[in-house]
Amino acid sequence: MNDKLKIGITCYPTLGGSGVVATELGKLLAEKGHEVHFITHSMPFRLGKFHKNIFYHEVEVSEYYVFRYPPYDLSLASKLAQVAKMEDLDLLHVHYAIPHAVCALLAKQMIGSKLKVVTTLHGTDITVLGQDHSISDLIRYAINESDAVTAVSKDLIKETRESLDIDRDIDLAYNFVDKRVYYPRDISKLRGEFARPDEKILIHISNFRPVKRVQDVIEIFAKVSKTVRSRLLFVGEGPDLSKMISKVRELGLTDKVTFCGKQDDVAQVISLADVMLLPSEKESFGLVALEAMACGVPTVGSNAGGIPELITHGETGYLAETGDTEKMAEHVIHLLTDTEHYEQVVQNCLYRARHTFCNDITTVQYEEIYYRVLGRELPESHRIVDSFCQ
Ligand code: GMT
Repeated sequence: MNDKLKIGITCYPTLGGSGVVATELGKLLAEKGHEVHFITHSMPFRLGKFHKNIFYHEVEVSEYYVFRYPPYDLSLASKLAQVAKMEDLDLLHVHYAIPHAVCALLAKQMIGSKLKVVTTLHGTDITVLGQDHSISDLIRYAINESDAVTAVSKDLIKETRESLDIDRDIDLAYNFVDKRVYYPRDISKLRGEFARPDEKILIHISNFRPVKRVQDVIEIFAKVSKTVRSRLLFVGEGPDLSKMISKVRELGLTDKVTFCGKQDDVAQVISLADVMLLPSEKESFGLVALEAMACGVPTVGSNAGGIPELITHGETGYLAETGDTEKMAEHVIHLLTDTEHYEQVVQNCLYRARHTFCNDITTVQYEEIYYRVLGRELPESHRIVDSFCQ
């Protein structure tokens, strides 16, 4: 029997950590010989160049004039069914419960085959949408009917169980980074563009949504910059951008803050920094903090959601209560002024990212889940992971 699988992947392809995780996972599965079909409304932004074993099927939405709202969900369900049938897919792995899991379940019913549905919960599908009573029953249905459900932290599993009254099995599959991409980059030529040699660099990368508390980032930086000569880089775009610009101006920090917009080579940008700030209100995992960890940049942030599962306070970064910008600033100052301790934290970060959250381990975890739902054994040859990760 051919031990390679045919896997359909659906995600939000143009933004967010869930799209990054889904795309990177697809690339890794394809490298291991599985056939991967991305079924999305646009080309996933992290897909990049042509990859062997990867196919892209675009979901086109009907704009017929009777529709007040173009029915993306129905188009997606139809496309999932069509591709699953045409390509004889073994399973659909959908990232984010709404609408992807619901569409996959509809596709499964439409083709009436043995197609399996694996749903990965990423965070706001539970912590924000799961609280919306107009759709919480639908999310519960999608979770209960999927053949397997994974979540990106223990905290998200707990939150899913408590807030949606779910008692089915949920597999834990943490976010991961590809160690061939995320490592401390040589930034000797670039750093001078952003800071003077005696200045430290703080960085925040996000979609600037209220949940990220970007105002806290500015407050932390305002306090730090009184003690440590430093600069702040913002990478990303989002609804709070104009408020951020006003606050930076109000606090007289304009000369010290750079808004870099969206950036593709995240590992390169992160490597410029000395500390990552992540003071979020909610964060099921905090992929950006893991990306920073893998580049040897410690994070100071809130102890919200799954962040403490990634960052061990005092060892690989520092955490404080959400909103406690005073404490977070103290932690940043401590890190930036104690060189020996900082170097130890950097080494701890590199070790933890490579040994606990590395691509090889996570790919096997997801493969185990796929073979399990298909009632098959994971082939021995697929268990082999890079010795560095073990
Ligand atoms: O952080 C965001 O707002 C984007 C969001 C997404 O759905 O793409 O990220 C979520 O999924 C990431 C990947 O699993 C997690 O690392 C983020 O912590 C999570 N964001 C939140 O829970 C707010």
